[in-house]
Amino acid sequence: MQPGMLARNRVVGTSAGTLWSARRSRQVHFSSLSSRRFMSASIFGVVQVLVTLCSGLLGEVRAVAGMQAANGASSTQHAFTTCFARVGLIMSLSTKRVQWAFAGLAVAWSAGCSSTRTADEYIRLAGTGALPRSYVCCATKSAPTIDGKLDDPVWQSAPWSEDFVDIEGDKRPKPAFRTHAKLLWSQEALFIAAELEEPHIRGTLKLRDAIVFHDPDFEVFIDPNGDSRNYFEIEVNALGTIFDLLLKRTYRDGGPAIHAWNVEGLRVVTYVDGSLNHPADTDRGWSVEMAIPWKALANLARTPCPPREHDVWRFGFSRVEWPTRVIDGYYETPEGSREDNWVWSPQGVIDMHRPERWGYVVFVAAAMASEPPTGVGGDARSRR
Ligand SMILES: [Ca+2]
Ligand SMILES: [Ca+2]
Ligand SMILES: [Ca+2]
Repeated sequence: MQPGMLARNRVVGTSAGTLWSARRSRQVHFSSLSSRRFMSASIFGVVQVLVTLCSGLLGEVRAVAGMQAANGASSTQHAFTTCFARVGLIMSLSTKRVQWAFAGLAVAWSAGCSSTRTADEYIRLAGTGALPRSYVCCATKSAPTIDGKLDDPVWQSAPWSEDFVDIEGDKRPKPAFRTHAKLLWSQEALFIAAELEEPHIRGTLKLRDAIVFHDPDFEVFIDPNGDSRNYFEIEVNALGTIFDLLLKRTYRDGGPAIHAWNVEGLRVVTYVDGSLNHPADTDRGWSVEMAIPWKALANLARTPCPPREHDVWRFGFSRVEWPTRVIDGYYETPEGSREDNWVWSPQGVIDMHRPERWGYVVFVAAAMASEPPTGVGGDARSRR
């Protein structure tokens, strides 16, 4: 029989004398018990350390998600400092009951500390470009004419996004050429427009689902329910060639990326304001106009599709720009050169496949006050 068992058996008595005897026995056997208690307390302490560390780090990860790397350094430092302080506190405690109490407090402390700091950080970072951007997507009664030209009256009522910035944010230079985008939606489709300033418009890829970003391109990323699963990517070059794919998970989570998946009913048209693949002159840029039917996304959206009033989806917009040189009258990308990635909402790292850092698009059912009555949009082209 173990000493501890003997001690517990002796407590099973009703007289004060028996109880006193049992307490004395427990004291007598304390040295034998202490090693077991020490072992269990140590294991318990290790578990608490792991719980505290995980809760602290998860809180910090949540806090810095979507923020830029410059802020990430101070947040990581903060995470380790606070976690180790908590670990030290827990390890210094001796009894299980107190340890349990403080373990609960430590977890609550992690969550509370993170959320408080997050709020502070968000306030401090607001307006610095470090947070994911947001865009209010208004409804439209009249669909724009998908011809690549953005002169439809309905587009005039939709606000432009912020100018695109480098994918890494403020630590990289401002893009050489302006890019911006705008959105509208109806009960049938999502409409996307983009303008890309470009003095040398070029493109070579013509086959659907070619790796379009090997040309300069414009890219749309959509994660309807924001869970970084089952999200969509559409790339288009100046020729209007489409590369659309479904990501079951991010590449870092193993993908796969399904290139054979197509946006059923997708309409994409580009408009070249200048000349295509003609180095002798200087171009102004190109624009993209796109209509994505909701029904093409509905079975993978995991959220109402079309969205409801005030639903929020995650969106990424990106532009790939390659260095260009002219050889024998043709554009080409210098061998070994790296592309620029200019984006609407900075990712902080060179990786668009981090949906948790994309911007937020809020859908509102109200049309813009300046939107013309239904039917006017179709006449816009002829007036140009
Ligand atoms: Ca148009
Ligand atoms: Ca998703
Ligand atoms: Ca495809």
